[in-house]
Amino acid sequence: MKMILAIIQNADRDNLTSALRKAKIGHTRLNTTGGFLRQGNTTLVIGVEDDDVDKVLHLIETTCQEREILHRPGSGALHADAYVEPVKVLVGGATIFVLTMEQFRKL
Ligand code: 2BA
Repeated sequence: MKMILAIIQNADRDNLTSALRKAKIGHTRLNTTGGFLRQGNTTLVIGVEDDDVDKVLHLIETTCQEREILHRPGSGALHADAYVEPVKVLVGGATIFVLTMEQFRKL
């Protein structure tokens, strides 16, 4: 079995989770925060049989989009007085880790 960790944008969360539900693929949603932008994103924990990995990757690919986000570097209390030009940052579609699971148990 494999564990897929997919970090996606919140805007894509509902489309992806309803596609996973339709495909009867169990998953858990976690509210997470990106380390660079420090904005909310979503991490899905998805446990699947090896044969279903490609199906899940396809669902992610078809529901999660790349987007440009305007980011003001260094924004925060230390820089409150300074105007910093915003920069465009390309985010997503998804950051995906596929891990081999040693065991999968429900007790
Ligand atoms: P964030 O860390 O908030 O990063 C958002 C976007 O900012 C990234 O999009 C990337 O385009 C840019 N970015 C990140 N670090 C950067 C840096 N040091 N310099 C310049 N630009 C930088 P994505 O690559 O699509 O990543 C989306 C989210 O996926 C990330 O949000 C983070 O939550 C997660 N992620 C990305 N790579 C990861 C990794 N190696 N390990 C764990 N999580 C990761």
